[in-house]
Amino acid sequence: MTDKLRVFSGIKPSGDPHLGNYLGAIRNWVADQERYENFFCVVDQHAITVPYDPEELRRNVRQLVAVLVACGIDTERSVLFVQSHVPEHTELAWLLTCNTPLGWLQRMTQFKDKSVGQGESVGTGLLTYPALMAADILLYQAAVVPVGDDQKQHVELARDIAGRFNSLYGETFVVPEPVIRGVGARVMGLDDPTRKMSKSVAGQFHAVGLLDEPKVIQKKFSRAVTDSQQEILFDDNRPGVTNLLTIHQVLSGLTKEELEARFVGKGYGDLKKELGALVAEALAPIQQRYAELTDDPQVLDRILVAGAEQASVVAGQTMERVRQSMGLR
Ligand code: ATP
Ligand code: LTN
Repeated sequence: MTDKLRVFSGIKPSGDPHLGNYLGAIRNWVADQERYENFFCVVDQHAITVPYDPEELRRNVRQLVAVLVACGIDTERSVLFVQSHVPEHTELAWLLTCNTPLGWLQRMTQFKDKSVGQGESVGTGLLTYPALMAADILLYQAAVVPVGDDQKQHVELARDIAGRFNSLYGETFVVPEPVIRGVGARVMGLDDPTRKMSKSVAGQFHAVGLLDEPKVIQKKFSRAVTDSQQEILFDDNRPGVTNLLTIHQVLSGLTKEELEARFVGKGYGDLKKELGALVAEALAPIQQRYAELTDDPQVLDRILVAGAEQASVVAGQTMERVRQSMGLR
């Protein structure tokens, strides 16, 4: 037993992990590992809410687990596992779905965005997926959920679901809090700085992959969309340059003022070149560890088996209580 607060967070194996995932989520998980008791989950059942290729999913899951370890998730201090290896996630998701009003799900902005133009043929899973996400969190009685800005609404829904469940069936779940770090919580696409950087957006110059080679990283930044003005300043009305400066800020640790001063009299070309080098340098040790880890597939297999075992213990305990509370035992 430990008196540390418990953390849960998840990441979808829906494509190549990118700089937004790192700055908005993974980096903070790694930094706070000592402070909390941690559960980190590769949420494969969330990646199947949109059309996908099974072979690619299998590859993406292993790639993502290796990337997380390479980024610094330490399996001695954190439980790292794959969602579908712990069947309690889907069991609890169903029980929570039955306790979630339709209106709560229809209000979710991610559902509205991702279902656009699909009419009634949209997958039901895309609508009900926040109940699965609530199950992920509540199963581990997590108090803290560190996420990027886009997931705040879903964590708040998990809070509402937990509160409603507790009042209907008696105290069963810890009500979780979202934790969103200010700078880096919303990295924008390089090709369109009005859209969040995302794994599932097509376009060669949209996202910087955590496994991209330095040359590719430089090229992507050199193509980043900015504007026709000259000065390099943080400005909400100029999302392109603000996005580049924000990425710089997180990685360099410089303040806004120091950064603006640094680029006085310089052009976008200078900023992009410096940023490309800074990002490549930050990713180099991650890529090196990734290469070492994936050299021996058995290392990853062992991590996955151990993670599922540890997660199952806590998930099993919660499910016992939930089944009792709901009259299913
Ligand atoms: P998809 O494009 O398939 O929806 P994604 O990359 O947007 O995937 P996830 O992999 O599910 O999202 O997200 C994992 C974590 O990364 C979440 O905490 C999410 O908030 C965070 N995250 C995702 N995109 C960004 C971004 N552009 N900026 C900051 N954080 C992000
Ligand atoms: N829905 C999230 C991923 C996710 C998650 C979670 C995040 C699934 N389950 C539990 C935090 C906690 C997304 O789309 N980024």
